[in-house]
This record gives sequence, structure tokens and C-alpha cells, in this order.
Amino acid sequence: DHHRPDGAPALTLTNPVLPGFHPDPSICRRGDDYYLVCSSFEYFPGIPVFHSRDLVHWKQIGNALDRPAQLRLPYDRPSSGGIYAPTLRFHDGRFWLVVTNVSDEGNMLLTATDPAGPWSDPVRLPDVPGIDPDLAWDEDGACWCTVAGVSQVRLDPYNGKVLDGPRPLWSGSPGAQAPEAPHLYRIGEFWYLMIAEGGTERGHAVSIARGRHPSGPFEPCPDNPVLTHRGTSRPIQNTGHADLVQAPDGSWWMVLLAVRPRGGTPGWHVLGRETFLAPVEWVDGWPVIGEVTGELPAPAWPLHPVPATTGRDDFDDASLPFHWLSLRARPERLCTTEERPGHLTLRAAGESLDAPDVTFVGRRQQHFSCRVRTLVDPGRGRGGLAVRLDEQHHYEIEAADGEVRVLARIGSLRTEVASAPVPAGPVVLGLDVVPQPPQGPRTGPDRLALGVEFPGGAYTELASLDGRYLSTEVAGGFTGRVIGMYAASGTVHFDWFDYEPLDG
Ligand code: 6LW
Repeated sequence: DHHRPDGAPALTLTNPVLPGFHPDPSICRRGDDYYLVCSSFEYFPGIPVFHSRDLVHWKQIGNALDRPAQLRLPYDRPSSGGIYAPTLRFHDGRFWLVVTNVSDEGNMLLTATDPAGPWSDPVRLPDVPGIDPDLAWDEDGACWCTVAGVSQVRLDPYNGKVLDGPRPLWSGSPGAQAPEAPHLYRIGEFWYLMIAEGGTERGHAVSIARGRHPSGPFEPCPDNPVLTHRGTSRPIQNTGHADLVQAPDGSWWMVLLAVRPRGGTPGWHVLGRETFLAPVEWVDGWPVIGEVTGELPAPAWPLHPVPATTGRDDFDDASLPFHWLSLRARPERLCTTEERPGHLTLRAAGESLDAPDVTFVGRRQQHFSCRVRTLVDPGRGRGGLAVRLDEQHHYEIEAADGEVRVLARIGSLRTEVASAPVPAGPVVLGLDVVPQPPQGPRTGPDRLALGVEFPGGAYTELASLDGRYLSTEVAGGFTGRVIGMYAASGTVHFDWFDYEPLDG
């Protein structure tokens, strides 16, 4: 009977709770407030921080790594490097964040009294090996840092010194690859060690073990993996990399990453690995999760919707909203809203989106169907509107010298797809992401139509490109599509940017 305790009709929550490229979620609770962080890889600022009062509606309240001193992403390091999986915990009156920068010095630990920030400068953890670090404290106050593999050290979290270890803890299910994303919890009489295994593609899974001590020994759950969609034709795939949280009413919930492939076979996912929510029941001291679905009964407590972030930005404020991402850095001399009031001014560094130091500001694509427009004044420079996965997989429409050109980079192929003359001066550039109904095994997930609005308002589509080549199944990597503005030569001014979701 889908009615809530107060008799109101039951509401359903829609997964993913954080659509678009929000992988490797980690969650904690302080009182009635939930906080969640995700990986961010080569993007700056790093580690988006979200807040919720109901686990369903989330609002970005900041980025944990928003100072260059916290986040060094050298230009010679590849996309999908940088910031891997973080763990967020609340302990002893403060928030703790531990994370790996695979493009810098590895593991590091930060703290904050307010998760919105500012976060501390990092405490480096040179003697903590591997990736996917987790933090847990035992009843004596000892801090245990567990990493992929799965191994563990006892850590002084105030100075980053390893006090004991590393020692191996558990290698996951027999024959399973890549035991990673470990999280350690004290629940009831047991310590639980939850991991991801099988790799973050279609074989991804969550397994768990339990013991009497935070460093084991651990007994695997007889029903491992406790969550996987592998070997199924479910519309949600790659389920894994989970974290657990208990609600104030005592119920347990899991956040996890998963993907939503589209198109023919095997299906292509273009939004990256997204954050999903699933209820957890405990049976005989083991968690039971079941299938992760797109719709499920909302939790029984009051819901606290948050205002939707508008897709339009007129760049009237001194600083950019939190959801804007740059590549590897955002030097103020290259990216500012101060130079021309009401505009975002981008000054070129790299000469194209193939270059790791290109001046780029974008936002995650979070919908299967969307309409994007931006008004750009290239001046004597060169720049435009792009959708990217990485330096080898991006489509863009570029304005320069009274001409617009549609360019495509797919692997080693770089080509000019179309061009058209336009009057000099500001011009509206557009991208329409149009889902393709599966018409056969090789149907791609969508088509990406790039066009220009000529003075007088006539919008003209110049090219329609196959979205398959901007999917993770083709490009690889750990991120998802990011749509944004770039400058490849000179100084380029953007008056406004409008991202309009069209998902039914
Ligand atoms: C993350 C690890 C993983 O650190 O990929 O596939 C890495 N699993 O858990 C980046 O998401």
C-alpha cells in the first residue's frame, strides 16, 4: 500500500539522485544533515560537496579542493587522472576527507568544520599506499585508514603519520578482480568491511565481510556480492563503489555509482558514472540491497526539495557558481568575470581542446536530451562551445574571423566537419543533444547537433554528429560528458550560457 504513515500518498524517488558525472560517492551524516562528495579527476575545482536533508534532493554547497595549493593537476598528466575516490566522514566535531590525487603526491587528508568549506590545506599521507582511502575510528579513538587491495594502516590523522601497517585485510571474493572502494563501519557487534570488486564496468559489484576488530579477521558474507547488476539486462548497469549511511529513524541507505547505457547493443553511457540511492535491509547481520531501480518509494520522512540550479548563467556575479568546471586549473588571468562586466572572459592558453592546458569552463551534461546556447564574442580570437570527454574525444563549434567551424576529434582523427561565414562580432552558438531511438544493434545513444544563430534570429544546424564516439564505452576513462566554453586563441568573451534540459 503505497501510502506514507501520515496517510499521504507515497512519493517515489527518481534515480540517479545526482545525475551526470558524479562517481565514487561517499556520504556522512551530522544530525539531520547529509553530506556527499564525489571524484573529480582532471577538473578544477575538485571534489564537489553536496548537502541534503532527505537523501533525495541534493544541493551543491561547494568544492573541497578550490585552491591551487590543495589541487595540483600537472598539464602533462592525462584526463581521468587527478582526483580519484574520496571518503567523507564526521568525527570528533569536524569533517574529514581523505582522497588520492594520482597526478600528484597520492593520498592526502583534509578537514573542515563546515563541509561547505573552507577545507584545510592537505596533510600528505606519503606512507599510505594505493587508492580509495577510507577512514574509521574505533572506540579507543584509534584511526584506521583502509585502501584498495584491500590493506590497512593505523594512522595519526592529525599529522598523517602511519603508526602501524600496511597489512593486507581481504582480497575480496575468490577470483574477483580489483578489490577497491573499501569502507569500514562499526554496526552493532561487528566491524563491517564493504568493498567494490569486478572493475567499474559491467562486472562491477559490491561485497562485504565482517569481524570483531577493525583490522579483522573478516568473514565474507555468504551471499556476496550483496549487489551487482552484472549478467542482467537491467537498464541500470555497472552498480558498485558504494557507501552506507544510517538515517535518524534507524533505517540504512546506500549511495553507489551506476550508469544508464542508451542506444543499441552493448549500449553506450554518455553521462558518466552517476550517483544512485538504494535502501538497505539487514537480515541475520548482513545487508540486503536488491535491484537498484530508477523509481523507488521515497523515504517515509518529510522531503526537502532544493531549488533547481538554473541552466542559464549571465556571468553577472564576481565568482562562478560551484558547478562550473575548468581543466586542471583556473588562473584568474585566463578566466574572469571582471574584465567585461556581465561576461565570462576566457584568455587562450592551449591552442585547441586537444591541448591539456586549453582554457575551458564547462558543466556536466546531466540529461539525455538538452539544448545549449551561448553568445560569444571572439573578437580577434578563436573560441566557442564544446562537448568533451577528454583531449581525444570532443566536438565543438568555433567562432573566429567572421566564420564558424564545426570540429570533431575522435581518437586519432581530427576533422573540420562544416563551416559557414558569419558577420564579425558576437554570435550565438548552439548544441542540441538528441536521443536516438534504438533502430538496431549499432544505433548510437544520441546525435549531437551543432549550429549557429545568424543575426536576425535564424538558427541553422551545421552538423549532426554520432554521440557514440563521446561515450565511455568508446573513449574509456572515468568521467562523463562536460559541455562548456573555451578559448583557443586570443581573448574570447561569453555574454551568457544557457543549458536547457529537455528530458521528458
Ligand atoms: C576509483 C576506483 C575505481 O578510485 O575507479 O573502478 C577509480 N573503480 O574505486 C576512479 O573512479
